[in-house]
Amino acid sequence: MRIDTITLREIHLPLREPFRISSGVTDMRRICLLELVSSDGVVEWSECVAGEEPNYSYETIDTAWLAIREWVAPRIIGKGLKDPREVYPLLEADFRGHSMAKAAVEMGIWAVAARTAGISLSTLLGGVRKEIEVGISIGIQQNPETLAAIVQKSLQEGYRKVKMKIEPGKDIEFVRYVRGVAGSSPHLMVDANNAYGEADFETLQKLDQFNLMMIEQPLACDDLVRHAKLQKTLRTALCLDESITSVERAQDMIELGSGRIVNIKPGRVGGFTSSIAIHDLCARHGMPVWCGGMLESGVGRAHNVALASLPNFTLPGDISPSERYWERDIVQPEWTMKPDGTMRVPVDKAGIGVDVDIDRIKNLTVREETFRNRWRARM
Ligand code: OSB
Ligand code: MG
Repeated sequence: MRIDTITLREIHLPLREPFRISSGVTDMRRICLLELVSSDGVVEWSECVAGEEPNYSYETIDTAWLAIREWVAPRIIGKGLKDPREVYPLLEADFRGHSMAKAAVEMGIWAVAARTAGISLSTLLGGVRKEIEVGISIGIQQNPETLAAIVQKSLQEGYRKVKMKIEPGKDIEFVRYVRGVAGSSPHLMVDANNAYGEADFETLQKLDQFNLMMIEQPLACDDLVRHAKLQKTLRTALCLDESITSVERAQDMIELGSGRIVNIKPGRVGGFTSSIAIHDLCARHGMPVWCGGMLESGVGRAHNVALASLPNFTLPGDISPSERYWERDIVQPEWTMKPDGTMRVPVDKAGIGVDVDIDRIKNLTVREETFRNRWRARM
């Protein structure tokens, strides 16, 4: 297999509702799509999940675009590859950071490999599920009443996990109110996106009374030590998101006891090879994982669905149906949730399993750049 061209496109897709987390708000997604073409003429798609602002990670769509153009694409294009597993070490050698930029290309190559082999991305990754459990992530709301109404509606729609974003001042009383309305549902959790510090341990300990599935990333992204201190004082499991950027960080988390659950976002960890390594490590330690989300379009969602079909993804992911995010998605069929709160994995289709609406993408494109095999380009 050889990749001959990679085309980057930036499309603008408005969210149906603004999404607020402790570190910022998004209403219009600037989504970076990748179209990869192999020397066999096989075409597949991937998505770079970097955000608009450097609030979730230091990467943004603009830094990722630069990294792909200057360093990622030149390492990959025109290179003979026997296996997509070769890509991760190739991109890690003497090349620090920029995981989302690297992951976008790495995951695109996995998709090309699956389509070339005539199998689904799920099958190539080692997936075993034909359907996955669906969760929803709810942004920070003005008041507890509004939050409780959305939570209640989500539970009625069948979501198997309902995650509420929290921040200092919008935490204990919000969750208490939701518990009052939603009753003892086992499907509730919170995500703080790094908003707390050691001075807030007492507040976080108060969350213990609400029987949450887990508390996601309360402390700073590089703070495994204090997460371990906090976990020792809690009954509720801590789940790490921002902190886990590689299999080594997952190992550190396990050794230090910084949490009991891992949220795997393939973009955050440099792609599928690294995601599988973290998945396998956690499985060996009896630690459940689930697939996080980054407000992806239907293309990035296809990659997340495939990953979430692996055996140790035993908790519902932040992989909601297309209509939760967009008026209209850019793939056919759109991603849907059944009334029982599950989503079908397209195991019977080669590649990512959905068709990309190229006309619509072209209409939405505000920037486009193609990188090619320089040697072929000269011929
Ligand atoms: O922390 O999981 C997070 C979205 C953007 C940045 C960070 C996070 C999120 C979400 C959204 O929670 C999950 C989704 O895509 O539905
Ligand atoms: Mg999170």
